[in-house]
Amino acid sequence: MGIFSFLSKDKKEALDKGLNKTKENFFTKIAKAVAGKSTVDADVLDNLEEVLLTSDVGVNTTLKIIKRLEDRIAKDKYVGTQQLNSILKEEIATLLTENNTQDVADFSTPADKKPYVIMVVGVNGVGKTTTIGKLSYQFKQKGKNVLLGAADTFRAAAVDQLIIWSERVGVPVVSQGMNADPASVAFDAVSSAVAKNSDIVIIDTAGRLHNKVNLMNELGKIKKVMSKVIPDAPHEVLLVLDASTGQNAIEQCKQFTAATEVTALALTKLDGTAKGGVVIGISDQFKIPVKYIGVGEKMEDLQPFNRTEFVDSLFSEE
Ligand SMILES: Nc1nc2c(ncn2[C@@H]2O[C@H](COP(=O)(O)OP(=O)(O)O)[C@@H](O)[C@H]2O)c(=O)[nH]1
Ligand SMILES: [Mg+2]
Repeated sequence: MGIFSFLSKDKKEALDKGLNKTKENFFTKIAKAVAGKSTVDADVLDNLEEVLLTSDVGVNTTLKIIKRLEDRIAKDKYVGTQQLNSILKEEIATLLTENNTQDVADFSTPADKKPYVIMVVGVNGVGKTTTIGKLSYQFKQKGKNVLLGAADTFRAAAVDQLIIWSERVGVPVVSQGMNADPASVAFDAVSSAVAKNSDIVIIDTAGRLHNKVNLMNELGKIKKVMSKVIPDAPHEVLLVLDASTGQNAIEQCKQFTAATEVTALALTKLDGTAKGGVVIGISDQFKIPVKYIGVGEKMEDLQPFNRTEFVDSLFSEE
């Protein structure tokens, strides 16, 4: 157990630290919302609604949480403001577990899919390449052979950045340089992974095309070409969202999931933002699992998302 409990303590610390700004913001506002009140009444609930909305939880999820609190107050008759935090925590945790998605326990992929093909999508700057670097590191730690495909061919810097990550982590990368056809790079990468008997192949993609239709066509082409090598590839389409953009992240999630099949989400940059509440909204609203969260820029700063741990950390005292 030794090593595992040590690792999970590290993980918890990184999460607590990453959520500091969100917590500070949230609890300062809650304290104001209940100032001078001893019971959670209609006024307090109104204030709380405002707190949740301005903490980027999102309208739908905020309304659900307020409704749960109202029901609870109706049932318990009296709820003191001192109990508000713990009740809020319980209700948010229960709400999130009602979403029928599964939390991932760790960084593993199905053993019967080899190579397991992950296509990473999302708009420019959200943290796709960084997340790919961090994922490769975690998979490699687990003894997996990982191969990367540099299919974001829009900017030279994008290709270089993936190559730098591949060197840092020590995994091979397939690249045809800038301006190459992304679908051709993806085809090469998946073929090469098959030839090398790799366990996992991760394809980086561009997030900026002249318009949405172009972007979605491009992603469609990349997917199609990969399925020529492995019929059920890509096995995972991972949409990366920047949590620090708050409501924008929810908007991007709506747009991408409407336009292409997304099977998993990663939320980055939780550290350094007060908008971490958006994770609650996204985890509640979309029937796609939040699989990973980014809590820093370093190789180790990616965690499998766990709803209970997340809510615990959000409500933990310093
Ligand atoms: N603080 C922080 N920065 C991050 C995180 N993930 C990515 N970044 C930074 O976000 C910026 C854009 O990331 P990048 O991977 O290039 O985004 P891409 O355009 O989607 O590939 C880089 O400066 C990253 O270091 C994170 O979890 N925390
Ligand atoms: Mg990139």
